[in-house]
Amino acid sequence: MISGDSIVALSSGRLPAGVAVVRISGAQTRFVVETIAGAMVKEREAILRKFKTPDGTVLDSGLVIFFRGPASFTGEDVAEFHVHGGRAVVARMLETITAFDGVRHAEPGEFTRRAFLNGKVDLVETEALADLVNAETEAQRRFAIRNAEGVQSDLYLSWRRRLIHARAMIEAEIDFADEDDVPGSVSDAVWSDVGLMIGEIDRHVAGFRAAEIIRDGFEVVILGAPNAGKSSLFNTLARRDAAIVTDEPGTTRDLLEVVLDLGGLRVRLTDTAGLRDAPGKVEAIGIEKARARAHGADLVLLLEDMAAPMPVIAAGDPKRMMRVGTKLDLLDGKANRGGEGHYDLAISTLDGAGIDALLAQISARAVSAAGDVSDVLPSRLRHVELLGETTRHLARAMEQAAGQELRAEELRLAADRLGRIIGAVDVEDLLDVIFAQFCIGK
Ligand SMILES: Nc1nc2c(ncn2[C@@H]2O[C@H](COP(=O)(O)OP(=O)(O)OP(=O)(O)O)[C@@H](O)[C@H]2O)c(=O)[nH]1
Ligand SMILES: [Mg+2]
Repeated sequence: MISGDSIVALSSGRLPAGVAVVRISGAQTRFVVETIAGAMVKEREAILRKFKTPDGTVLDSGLVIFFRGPASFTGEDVAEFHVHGGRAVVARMLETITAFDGVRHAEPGEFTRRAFLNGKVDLVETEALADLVNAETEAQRRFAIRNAEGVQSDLYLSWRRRLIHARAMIEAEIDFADEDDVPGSVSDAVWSDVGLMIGEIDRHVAGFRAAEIIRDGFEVVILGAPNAGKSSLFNTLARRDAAIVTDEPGTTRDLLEVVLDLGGLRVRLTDTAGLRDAPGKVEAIGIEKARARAHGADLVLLLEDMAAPMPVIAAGDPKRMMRVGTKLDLLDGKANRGGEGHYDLAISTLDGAGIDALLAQISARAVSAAGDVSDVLPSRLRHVELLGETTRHLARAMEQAAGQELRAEELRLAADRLGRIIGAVDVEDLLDVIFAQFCIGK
C-alpha cells in the first residue's frame, strides 16, 4: 500500500459544510500547490489564493497551507487546501488533484500510516488518534488525547528501558562471572526491580475493564416480567419512542439498544423481552437473548410492576443489580409494596417520578466503574495480550533455577513484547489491522 505515490483525500467531515479541507501528502505536493494555487506559497502560513485546474479553469478560492517535510503530520511534504464545503467543489478538487501523475486517492488511515512509518507517532499513539477521531463523549476524548500525546507509550517505554538495563546488568554478570568486579548485590537489585515491575504491569492490566467502559460504554440491561414497564423506561431514558409500548404482555421480542451520554460517559442501554415461562417460539428466543445480554452487563435494572408484582428469577451478581419498582403513580405514593427495602428505587414513567434519581444512580455506577479518566490504562485488547506475555516472560526470568543465560533471554523476550506494543519491534503483520480503524483522510 505504501509507495512513492502522493495521496490526497477530503480530511474534514460530511458535506455540505462551510469549509472542507482537502489534504495531500507526498513528493508531488509542491508541484500540485504550484499548479493549483498559481505559485508556491510560504511554509506554514495560511495564504488566500484562487485555485485553478492546470488548464486555467477556476475551481474555487480559499486558503492553502504548505508544510515542508519532515516537519509535517506525515513527515512528508503536506498541503491543505481549505475550500468551500460543497459536494461539487470537493469532487472537482479531488478529481483535479488525482489527475496529476503520481497522485492518487488515499486509503483509510494512510496519512497516519505514513506518520507511523516516518517515526512521527508510535502505534499506541496511532490507536489513540483513532480513538480521538471517534470520541463521542468527554471521557472518551480526555482518555484519547492523553494517550495520543504519549502518556501510555511513555509508560511502556520506561518499562522497556528498565528491562534493557536489567538484561545488560545480568549479561555483564555472566561475562565477568570469574572476575569479582560485578558484585552479587547488583543482580539482587536487578531481580527485585523485575519483581516490582511484574506487580506494576499486573495493576496496569487490571485497569483494562475501566478503559473498555470509557471507550465502548457502560452496559446497562433492563430486565423484568412482561408488562413491567421496561420499554416505557427505555423510551423515557432514550428521550424518544425507540421501543413499542402496549398493554399486551410480550410486546418486546428482540434486544433494542440506545447509547446515552451520562455525565460525559458513554452508557449503552438495552431493552429486552419480558421474562416468563412457556412463551411462544419467538418470545423464547428473545428471553434467551435477554438473559445472555444481562449476564455480561455492568448493571442490570430488574424492573417489577409494583401494582401487579410478578417476581422473576434473574441470576447474577447482586452488586450489579438494581431492583426498580415501576408504575409508582398507580400506588397513590405508597411505594415498596413488596415490603420495606424490596426495591432500591421506585419510578413512574407516567409522571417522571424517580427518573432523575435512577439516572443519577446509573451515572454514579458508571463513573465508579470507569475509574479516574486520567489513569494510564491499556486501551486495546492487543496491549493486554502483549503485557500478559511480558509478565509471563518476566515470571520465567525470575525462576532462579533457570540459569543466568536463560533468565537473560527471558528478559530480552519480555522487552521485545513491550516493544511490539508501541511498534518499536517488527509489527508489519499488525499494521493493516490497526490502520483499517481509520476513516479516509486521516
Ligand atoms: N400507570 C403507568 N403505566 C405504565 C408505566 N410504565 C408503563 N406503563 C404501562 O404498562 C404497560 C406495559 O408497558 P411496557 O413498557 O410495554 O412494558 P414492557 O415491560 O416493555 O413489556 P413487554 O415488552 O411485554 O415485556 C403499557 O400499557 C404502559 O403504558 C407507569 O409508570 N405508570
Ligand atoms: Mg417491552
